[in-house]
Amino acid sequence: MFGKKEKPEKREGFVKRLRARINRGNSWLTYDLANLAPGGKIDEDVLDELESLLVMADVGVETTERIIADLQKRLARKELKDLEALQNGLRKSLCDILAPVEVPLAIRQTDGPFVILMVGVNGAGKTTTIGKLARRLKDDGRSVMLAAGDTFRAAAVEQLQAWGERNDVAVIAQQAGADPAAVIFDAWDAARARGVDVLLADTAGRLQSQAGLMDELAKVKRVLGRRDETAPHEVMLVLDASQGQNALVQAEKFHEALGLTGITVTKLDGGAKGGILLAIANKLKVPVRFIGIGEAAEDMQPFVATEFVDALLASGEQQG
Ligand SMILES: Nc1nc2c(ncn2[C@@H]2O[C@H](COP(=O)(O)OP(=O)(O)OP(=O)(O)O)[C@@H](O)[C@H]2O)c(=O)[nH]1
Ligand SMILES: [Mg+2]
Repeated sequence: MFGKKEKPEKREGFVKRLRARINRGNSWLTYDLANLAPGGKIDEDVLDELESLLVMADVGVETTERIIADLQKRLARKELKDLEALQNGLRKSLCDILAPVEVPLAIRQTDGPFVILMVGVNGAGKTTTIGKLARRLKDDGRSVMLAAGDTFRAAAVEQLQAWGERNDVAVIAQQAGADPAAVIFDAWDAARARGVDVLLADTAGRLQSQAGLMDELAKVKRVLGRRDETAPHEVMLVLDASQGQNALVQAEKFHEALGLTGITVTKLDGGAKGGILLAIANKLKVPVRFIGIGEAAEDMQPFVATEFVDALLASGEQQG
């Protein structure tokens, strides 16, 4: 598992940046809640307003209803006496939803390399996530190889090679237009021959609605299975948080087609309000492995539910 040996200062820096970047100066949740209940009195009207806030923050209608129903019970039990109590109740409700998907990626001992297949729509951050992950794994003392399975976009191989060079990691590539399954299959052989611990396989971006391209990914999975029936060991979907509810639709379709084992959510530093993680956790229940808040390698870290909820709820003053 990674992150264990991580220096606490490093993690602290990430949490600070997460708070600052996800809120862009002031938490939409805390700020708006304070304005909704200026007198501090919490009633059904305040919860109604909170419901709209959550839906607008990409939490989705179903997941929002779950949160509001939970708060209504607390209200009925007279637990929501003031704004602070509401915030605490909300915090607990959000943590209940997110805690089950806080399952870190564990690299198991496998017969051949541990294979991570990276999938997602165009521009979600697959190649960048591979680069950041390669760096983490190397820092953790693992040997890593990259497979340039995006044979569609000419610049994709170069982009991967640049990450490979920066981190001193071998990249297995073929000519443009080659069959991605063949590239990844050959890379598996190379990784096996060199005794590499982890093989990270890039793929071209595709829309969940492009049936032919989704089949291509299923083929990559099948072909890998011929060498090692337990591979790929991780099918990781990379999701751009700024795509809002569309990211949930993507996740559902990719999960149906491939059986996802992990999700990385990128670009939480953009305009995204972060509610998409709640929707994913509540509806899909697929582990959220990492979250990304920027382009640098240290801007991607393992997902920790309580840290994330604290960042959502942090007020301006707390961000320092
Ligand atoms: N701000 C920000 N940018 C990110 C993050 N993750 C990735 N990016 C940027 O998003 C852009 C697209 O990233 P790629 O890794 O090329 O995305 P991809 O999914 O491989 O794209 P295709 O190969 O075209 O499908 C790059 O400019 C990345 O630097 C993040 O967490 N925050
Ligand atoms: Mg790419």
